[in-house]
Amino acid sequence: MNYENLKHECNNGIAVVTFTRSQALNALNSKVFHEINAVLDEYSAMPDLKVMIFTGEGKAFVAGADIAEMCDMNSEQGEKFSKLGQDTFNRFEQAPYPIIAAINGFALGGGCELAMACDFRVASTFAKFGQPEVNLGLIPGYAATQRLPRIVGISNALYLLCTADMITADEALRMGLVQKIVEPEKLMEEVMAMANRIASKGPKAVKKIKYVTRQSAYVDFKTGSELESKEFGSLFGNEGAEGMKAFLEKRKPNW
Ligand code: CO8
Repeated sequence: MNYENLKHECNNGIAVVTFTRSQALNALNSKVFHEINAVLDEYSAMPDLKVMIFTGEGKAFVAGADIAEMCDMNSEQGEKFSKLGQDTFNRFEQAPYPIIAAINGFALGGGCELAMACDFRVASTFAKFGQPEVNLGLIPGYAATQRLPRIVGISNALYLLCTADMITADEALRMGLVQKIVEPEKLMEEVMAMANRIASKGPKAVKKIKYVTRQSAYVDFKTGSELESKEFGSLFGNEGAEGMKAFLEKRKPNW
């Protein structure tokens, strides 16, 4: 498929998806959502994909939902556009590989929501974060009201959502919204190194870690712990056996 608003490439099981609509600060319109879904479809046919990375071209990661497209919507269309974003970002959580947001610049509104749907976030020192919906008389529509408090706690979430304050990468790190900050010119190098480290681990174990850990948002502790035991057990006799044997034999595992 020909993409107008993003480009992607995959090397050694690591896919990099770059938003290229920099003239509109990579704002998310219906076409961009269609293309994100298409790229996820393409990679769903590639079972040995190890890691996906999202990043943006220009000064923005993603500056939010496209205000020009939303401006004339009625309630029904607004709700539908919200659902489109939520369904798309839910696919990030469900994907059987870790997804890293490499945040090069503005991650605002829907852009911050996109980053939060990724499994973790690495930011350039240039990055800025915020949920400016209240400036527009709106609330978030791509699940910031649900993901942000789970990531940064309810008071930090309400502070960001109610004030629309834009915060720096340093502040985002302090709140736990990002896991690491790096100099802009080192961003992709650092994220690729991280992706390669993940790609070198037991592939089944990485997939199961994402699946079981993601379930913690939806199931109670007991159910989650039972799921953990079941998935833990499923690695014995195969990948786990090789990993443990390799450790004892002082060699690299042959996954
Ligand atoms: N939508 C559409 N166009 C945008 C957006 C956006 N979110 N952000 C920037 N642009 C466009 C600008 O209009 C401008 O276009 P043009 O050159 O044609 O005038 C171009 O990108 C460059 O932007 P600026 O000139 O404004 O660049 P600055 O460096 O001066 O400012 C900012 C950068 C501070 C990021 C500024 O562009 C800004 O405030 N953008 C809007 C940020 C925002 O409010 N985002 C939240 C949007 S709402 C949202 O995401 C809700 C999600 C849930 C939706 C639910 C569905 C109903």
